[in-house]
Amino acid sequence: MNDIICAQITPIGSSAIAVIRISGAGTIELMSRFFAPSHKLLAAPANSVILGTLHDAEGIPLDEVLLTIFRAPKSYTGDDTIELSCHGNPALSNRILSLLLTSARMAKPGEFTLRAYLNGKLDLSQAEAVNDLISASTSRAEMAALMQMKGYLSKHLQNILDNIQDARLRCELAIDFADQDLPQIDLSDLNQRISSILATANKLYEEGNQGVKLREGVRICLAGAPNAGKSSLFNAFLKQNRAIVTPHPGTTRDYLEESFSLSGYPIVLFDTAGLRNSNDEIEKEGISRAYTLFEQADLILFLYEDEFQHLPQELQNYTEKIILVAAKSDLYPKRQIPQDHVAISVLSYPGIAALADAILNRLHLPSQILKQPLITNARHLAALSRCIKSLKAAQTALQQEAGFEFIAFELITASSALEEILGVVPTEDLLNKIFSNFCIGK
Ligand SMILES: Nc1nc2c(ncn2[C@@H]2O[C@H](COP(=O)(O)OP(=O)(O)O)[C@@H](O)[C@H]2O)c(=O)[nH]1
Ligand SMILES: [Mg+2]
Repeated sequence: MNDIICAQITPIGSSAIAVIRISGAGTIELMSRFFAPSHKLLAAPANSVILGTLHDAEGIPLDEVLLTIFRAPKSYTGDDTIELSCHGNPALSNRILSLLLTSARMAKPGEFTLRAYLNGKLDLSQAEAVNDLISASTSRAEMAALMQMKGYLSKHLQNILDNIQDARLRCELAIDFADQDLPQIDLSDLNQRISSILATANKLYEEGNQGVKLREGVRICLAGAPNAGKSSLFNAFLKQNRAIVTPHPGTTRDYLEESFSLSGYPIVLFDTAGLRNSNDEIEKEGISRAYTLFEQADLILFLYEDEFQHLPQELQNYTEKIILVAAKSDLYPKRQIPQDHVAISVLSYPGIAALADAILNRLHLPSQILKQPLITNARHLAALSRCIKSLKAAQTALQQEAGFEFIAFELITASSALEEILGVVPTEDLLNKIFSNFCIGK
């Protein structure tokens, strides 16, 4: 399985330097056939860098290169690995890759990280965090991915797993004791233990609900009557003239979607068609699309001009995710607004800072990313939810004195759900799904 794989790990195109990674058993011997002085490479200690000439099979020089040598198991993949830095000419790096491909094969997307995982250098949640770190769009998302990659979440999960295991052993002991007519184990102690595990798991889940938004982005929709100032606010958040703004009501018909960072949190913002009764087919379709977006939104900013009247009927069900925004405040200096509304103006005072604060407050986004383990991945959250379900079933079984076999069974199910996050016994399908999202070279 650890045949030699290679790939360029820097972007394709002209650059000062391009880096090609080669990994697998026999990597160093393979490279020594194309590198002079080859004896220096063969004798190179782990984690060293050597300078030399790369030449083809006939000995014709291709480039002057730097090789960084990692020897198994102390490498990213856990196998012998070389990172070859050549000059960043795409034709040249292609020639080098072609040469290597006579004895190695091209790495598949994420294959280096897959090997790191299979070689036990990372667990699955850490491996997933590598990709999250590469694709993170904001500083908070980066921070969360980095902490997960460093094993912060894994350690916390391992702790929960140990506690579940401990409770399960107690159940199994109770089963043995019953067989041997020995005294029963302390039931209230066991109940206490399961409650405490549940509390920890529930906390992780609650925070994970918000944590996932760090990875996937918080969906915020702008809503309101035509001309309320939605597109102007959309542009103000994005700091660019993305949406068309005119004094004519009904300018925005289809919706617009853009991402931006709000204090380091990733936001996906939607500008929608103004809500009104319309006979225009296009406008009606736009309004119906807006309602679909409101349903999926984490937050709806409902803008109104002048005085707030009432929410449209269709928005009445979403009051808990609506922030009421008194727009164009510069035009209404004497306007009195309720305390829970936020006044904005995109042209002058008070700007949109208060609205940004209101959004962050309302979302309860995780701010202590560096201090607490956080779930940011929907796959992990789903597994944790199954774990919690089984823990609750174990607790019910205990309280109803259903028998220790039942409790032990639920605890084993709870453990397996957590182990899915760490990838203890992964399925081929899951690995394919995860690693095919990686780029080639990672
Ligand atoms: N004075 C003032 N005018 C605004 C403000 N926001 C939007 N407008 C104007 O209101 C009109 C409608 O704005 P627009 O963003 O297209 O509204 P939408 O229909 O809700 O998307 C345009 O003429 C904007 O220039 C504001 O904060 N202050
Ligand atoms: Mg508009």
